[in-house]
Amino acid sequence: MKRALITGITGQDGAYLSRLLVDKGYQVHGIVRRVALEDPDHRLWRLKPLLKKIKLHAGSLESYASLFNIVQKVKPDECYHLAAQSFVSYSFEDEFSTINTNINGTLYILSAIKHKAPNCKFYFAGSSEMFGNVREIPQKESTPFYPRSPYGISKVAGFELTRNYRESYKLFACNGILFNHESPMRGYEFVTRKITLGAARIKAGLAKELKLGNLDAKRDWGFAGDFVEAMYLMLQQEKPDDYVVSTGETHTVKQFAELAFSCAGLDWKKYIKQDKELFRPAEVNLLIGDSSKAKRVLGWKPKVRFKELVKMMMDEDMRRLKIL
Ligand code: GDR
Repeated sequence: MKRALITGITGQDGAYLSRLLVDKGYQVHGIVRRVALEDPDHRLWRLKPLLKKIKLHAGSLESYASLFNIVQKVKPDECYHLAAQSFVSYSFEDEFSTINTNINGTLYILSAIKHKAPNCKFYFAGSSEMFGNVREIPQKESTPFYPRSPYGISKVAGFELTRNYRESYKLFACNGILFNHESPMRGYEFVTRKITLGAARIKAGLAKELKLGNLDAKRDWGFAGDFVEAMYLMLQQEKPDDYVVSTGETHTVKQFAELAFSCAGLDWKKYIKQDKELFRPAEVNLLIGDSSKAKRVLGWKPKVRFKELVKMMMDEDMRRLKIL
C-alpha cells in the first residue's frame, strides 16, 4: 500500500486530493495543527466523510522538528505540500507571517524529506500569482515570474527551493503552477465563494447587498476536483518536472458575479457594491494559462468549464441554505 503525506489537508485541495488518493488505495496521512484535532467540527469539516480512512498528525509548518518527526514516522512514498497562508489580500497585511510560513515551511518539509525519505516524490503547490504582472499572454512554464504580493513572492521562493532540491539532491520534486481553482468547498475569503454564498444569502433574504473590490480583474478559474488529478499525475511520471495547470479561459470577477446571481434569478447590479477598502495595493489584472504541456505529457485536461463551475457552486450554496 502506497503512503501519501499531505500538508494543508484541511483545505479545499487537501479534501479533493485525499478522496482521490483513498479511492486509489493509498494510505493517506495529513499534517494538521493541534487545534484542528481538538475542534474537528469547525476545522475538519471538509474531511468529515474521510476521517475514518485517513490518519492525521499534529504538526506545524513553523516547526522543523514536528515536520521531521512526522516524515520520519510516516516514511511517505509521495508528499503533497499544499499548506500555506494562501489568501493574497491578507499577505499585504501580514507579509511577515506569510513569508515566514510559506518559505520556511517549504524548506523544512523538503529538508525533512531529503534526510528521512529521500525516495519520496514531492509536489509543491506553486501558483499563477507567481506570474503577477504578466510578461506574456497566455502564461506557460517558460514565462518569467513577476509576483505582485508577498504571497506571490513566497510562492516563487518555494518554487525555486523545490527546483533546487531536485537539481542538488536528486529529489523527485515537481512544481505545479496552478491557476485559480474553485469548488463548493472553497473558503469564504476567496472571491468566487464570497459571491456564490453572498448571492444565495441575498436570495434567502439573509442579506441585502454584497461588497466586492476590483470587478475588472481577470482570472482563469477551474474546478479543484480536476486540478488535484494533475498533482497526482505529476508524481506518476518517470521524471520530475514543472507544469502549468489551467483551463485556458479567462473571465472577469464581474462576469463571475453576473452568472452566479443569474443562477439565483437575481440581477447582480442591484446588489453588488464596490468597496475601495477591498482593492489590493498591487493587483494582478489578468491571468490565463497555457496548460498544453500538462495535456501532452500528463494526458491531463480540465473537465469542468466556467459556466458549469459557477452553477455547481451556486447550487450547492443554495442547497445549504435550503432554497434549492
Ligand atoms: P487570488 O484569489 O488572489 O486570485 O488567489 P481571490 O479569489 O482572492 O481574488 C481573485 C480576484 O478577485 C478580486 N476581488 C476580490 N477578491 C476577494 N478575495 N474578495 C473580494 O471581495 C474581491 N473583490 C474583487 C481580487 O482583487 C482578485 O483580482 C487565489 C488563491 O487561491 C491563491 O492562494 C492561489 O495561489 C491563486 O488563486 C492561484
